[in-house]
Amino acid sequence: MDERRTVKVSRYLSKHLRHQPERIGLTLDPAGWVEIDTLIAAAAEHGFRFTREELDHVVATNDKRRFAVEGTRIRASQGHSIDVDLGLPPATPPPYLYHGTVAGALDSIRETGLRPMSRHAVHLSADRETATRVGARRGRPVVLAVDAGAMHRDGHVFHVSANGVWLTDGVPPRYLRFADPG
Ligand code: HQG
Repeated sequence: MDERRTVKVSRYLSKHLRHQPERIGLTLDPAGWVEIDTLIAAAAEHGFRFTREELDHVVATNDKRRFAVEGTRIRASQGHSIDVDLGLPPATPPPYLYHGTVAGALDSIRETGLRPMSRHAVHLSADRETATRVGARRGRPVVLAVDAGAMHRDGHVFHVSANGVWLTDGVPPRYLRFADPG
């Protein structure tokens, strides 16, 4: 399976497992799972054919391990815009987490903090390198540090997805460090 095909199938899975399952007549369960056979059949019916082997290859080789397979089912590990309850247990974050964004968003972020925008939760990274890559999707990256330790002490709830992305409902401005906390 070549790289272009892998990316194409991966994008297709992201779109329908995170954002628009109804576009191909799929219904995800409340935790975001769907039967793999049902997904493959629905995709084929809507003009996009891929095999179980191709799906397994995408799941196994995906750069961010975006998808989880459990038995006969698959789901996206994070990144949903549709309402799902991933059922992840609350987790204790490390003292600092990081968020990659771009300069154009900073005024608004200073005012309202980090918000989930179109996604289900704010996505935070455990390391600066990952946050830099996330920010770079939109332009020259700016990395903010989040005082996750203080948020946690103050009662904010964190979850960590199966692929290591930290999720929380929102980050109020007082927990954001616009300069390196060291
Ligand atoms: C920004 C990708 C203005 C935020 C990545 C970001 C990640 C605000 C954008 C995952 C704001 C939302 C998530 C505020 C946040 N005012 N802008 N108050 N609060 N923003 O894509 O975190 O490839 O929904 O900084 O690698 O960039 O899809 O979130 O620029 O892990 O698997 O609003 O998506 O993973 O953008 O990325 P996104 P994100 P995948």
